[in-house]
Amino acid sequence: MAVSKKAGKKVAATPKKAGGAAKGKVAKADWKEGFKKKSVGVTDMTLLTTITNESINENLDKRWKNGDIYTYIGGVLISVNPFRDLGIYTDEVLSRYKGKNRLEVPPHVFSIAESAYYNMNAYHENQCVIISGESGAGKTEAAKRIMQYIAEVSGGQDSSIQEIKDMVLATNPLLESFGCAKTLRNNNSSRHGKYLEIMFNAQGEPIGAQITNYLLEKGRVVGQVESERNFHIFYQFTKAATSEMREAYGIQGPEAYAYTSVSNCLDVAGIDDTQDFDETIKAMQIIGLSDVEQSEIFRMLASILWIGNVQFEEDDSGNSVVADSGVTDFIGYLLEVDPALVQKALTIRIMETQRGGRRGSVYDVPQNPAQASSVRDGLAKAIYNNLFEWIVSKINISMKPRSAAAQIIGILDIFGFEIFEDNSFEQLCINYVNEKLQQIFIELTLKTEQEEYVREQIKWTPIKYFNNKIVCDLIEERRPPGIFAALNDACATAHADPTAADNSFIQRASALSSNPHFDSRGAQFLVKHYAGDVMYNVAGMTDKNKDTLVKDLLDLIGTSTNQFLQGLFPDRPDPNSKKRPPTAGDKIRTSAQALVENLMRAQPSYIRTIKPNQNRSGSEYDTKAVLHQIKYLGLQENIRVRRAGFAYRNTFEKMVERFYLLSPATSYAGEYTWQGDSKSGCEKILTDTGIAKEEWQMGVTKAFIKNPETLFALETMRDRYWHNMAGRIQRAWRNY
Ligand code: AOV
Ligand code: MG
Repeated sequence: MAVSKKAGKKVAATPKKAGGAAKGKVAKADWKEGFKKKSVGVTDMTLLTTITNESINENLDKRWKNGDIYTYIGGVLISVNPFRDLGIYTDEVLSRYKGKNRLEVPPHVFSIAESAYYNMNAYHENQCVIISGESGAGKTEAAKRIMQYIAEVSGGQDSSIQEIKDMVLATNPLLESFGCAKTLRNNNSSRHGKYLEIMFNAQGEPIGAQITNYLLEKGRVVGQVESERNFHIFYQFTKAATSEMREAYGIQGPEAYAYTSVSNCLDVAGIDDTQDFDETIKAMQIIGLSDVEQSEIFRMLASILWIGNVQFEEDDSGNSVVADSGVTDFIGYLLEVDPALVQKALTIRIMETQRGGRRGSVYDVPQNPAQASSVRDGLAKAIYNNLFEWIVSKINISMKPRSAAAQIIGILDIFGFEIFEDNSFEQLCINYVNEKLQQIFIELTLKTEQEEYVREQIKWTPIKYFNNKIVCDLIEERRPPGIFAALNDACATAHADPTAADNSFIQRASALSSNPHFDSRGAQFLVKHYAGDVMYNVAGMTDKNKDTLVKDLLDLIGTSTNQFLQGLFPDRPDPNSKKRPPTAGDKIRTSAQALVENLMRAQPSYIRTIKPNQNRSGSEYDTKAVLHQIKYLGLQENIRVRRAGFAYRNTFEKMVERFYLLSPATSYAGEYTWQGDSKSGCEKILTDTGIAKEEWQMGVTKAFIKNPETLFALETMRDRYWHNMAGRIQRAWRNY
């Protein structure tokens, strides 16, 4: 049995019978043709001679400087943000990855897309691509490349299939305009999480898609820290609106509105808001938003901008008065409500006494300017959030498959782990979702993998790793209450007064200090996340968690003659209901749980993105910063587990279904003939192919293949068999 040796390690089992020649020749020719540049370092870090965080760093550093931003750890793709255009996503490059196993071509995000697509078709299994990494590391870019690749290779001359592909691609500019913004970490930072599922028919053609949205950071609508921006769409709209729009909605430049100018950042280097506005409109058209719907969207955006310009003055009793009623009049016009009601809803709160659970008398409570400003901002945030959700649901209606999907490929692109000067509820939620993803990675690649080897009684030296489950529990546990539960309890006990609720949370939080990953520090608390320590500020957290729009505003919207606005607020909470509406914490916890379950059901591929420096530089490799990421991503442990383990496994049934052609015991003249149980069938096949015995093992329910090259050899044999069969049939026809 020929076994090629590399770095003193067995890496490939070249099959004797059908021969690895086909693989070798085709692959080599391609390498020479297409990839003249010599790659540097090892392309798969399981081949490193010494495995330390430093050697991983050195390898990534060398490769990154050579323009090789992609490196594997087995099937996991590590991607280091180049912060420059490398010209590696052209149609020409893409075509080199079509139908190629990842071992034949240099590491690339296209290879991950190819293998997900190939595996979906070959094994009839749903796939998911999980992209993780900190803010600005390149997740969104990677997700777009996966979509680009799949759209390109997934066949379909049919116009309805082309239409679906166009729509899927159009969701990018549309959702980026409404859901991304410039932050201190990233000029195009995703301010929501997104799981895109593309549905395919049995021929592997896309027939529909669905997007699940996770927690838009709506607080950004009403204010941003210095040098950050509001969502891109506001700058596009205020800079590029047509004269008709300007006329109809009172639109001026972004400097004219508080919500777009407070942070003193109107422009971003590398972003052309005017050009992007055209893209947004085009995307809206492709998605199928009618002219009327588009106008309504812009009317809502204008309303938000004008709401932000409402200022309050204090009267002699300390109550708020609208400074310029011209502004509220215009808001009344835009929202199609009585302007007097706008003023009233912002400055006065209607309270109701409760007696023994029954509703009592109603009275007006004037609001001071600070309270009125918070009500005003609440209205803007709610309109924007619901508008965003409306757009997502509209996209989903347009992309809904007309027939049942055979398989799905999911692509997860969330907001990356982030630490700011001032971290609040939004960062807690974002970092929590990142913890959950890390947990999946640990579960599937480190924990389950090792447990499976133990179950299969394979000789195994356990590899230690940090399991972040303890941090997930700290945040999401119900009993004893974790951070979210403590926030809920604080909201419930001191519901009328946000400051009292925050204080109540501080008291409850001190009980969490027994967790080594938590430290209560008065008005702040520290969470030791897997990716770093984050200090959160409690002020305003309970209010953000409560996430309810004051009833007066809902009543105001209820009086609007604008059907679109009404449609954005379909649920009117029942004031008599005893049931507490779900808080923001409840929602993110539930949706993170659903996401995890969904991802666990599919065959995962991982892309782990790394940010080489904080300055968006294409030449600076900050060794220390990357080392930190290598450590928390657990790359070293990943390599160790991977090196000692089996690259591929599948159930006996799936193996027989796929490879029955390779043994005379399971097939005759291309026909499936196996009558026995699938375990013995699988064993027969693997024996008959002649691959080395140390390359595979039979488990209890699955066969394990040690090196990916071996699976590749099996696939090549299968392809050759089909090829020969087809040739024989053709010859038979010719001789007939
Ligand atoms: P993120 O999605 O991981 O951050 P992005 O994908 O938005 O990060 O990448 C940030 C920026 O880095 C992009 O806008 C590009 O300028 C550059 N970049 C990333 N990947 C590439 C690439 N492959 N080639 C060239 N430039 C790239 V966040 O959404 O903030 O977590 O929440
Ligand atoms: Mg992103």
